[in-house]
Amino acid sequence: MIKPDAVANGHIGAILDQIIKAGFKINAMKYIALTEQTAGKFYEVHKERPFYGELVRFMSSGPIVAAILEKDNAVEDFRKLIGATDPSKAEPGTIRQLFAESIGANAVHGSDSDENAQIEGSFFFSALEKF
Ligand code: 3AN
Repeated sequence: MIKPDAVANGHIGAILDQIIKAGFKINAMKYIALTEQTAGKFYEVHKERPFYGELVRFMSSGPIVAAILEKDNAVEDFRKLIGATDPSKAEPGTIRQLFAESIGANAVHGSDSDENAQIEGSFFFSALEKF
């Protein structure tokens, strides 16, 4: 996902460019706004964490870009491309170091396992929307 901060700051094109240049194929993509309810469901695994309310409010504060990406070793390679959750700790040249504002408004989300990538992909896309 490209998060509301990066969309509002005009970084959709630059982020997609980095993703494509890093060798990812886009299998599905949409530009949508989450409600507090849908954002809450997407981040349900973090329900007990202290930042859950803030995360849900932020993720429903404006439109996002959701995408399914394909590549060998995609989960690990994408996490390397985006950098650490906290942009002040992200490696130079990573998407979060370049475009994120804070640990909450951190420009992008990437799935943390193949299993979660399947679940999260199905959250946003029907079979007809995946290529
Ligand atoms: P990542 O997205 O790098 O896998 P997670 O899974 O630890 O990071 O956290 C999920 C999301 O929750 C992050 N993308 C971030 O936006 C938000 N988050 C994590 N830690 C904090 C925090 N301390 N304060 C506010 N938001 C946070």
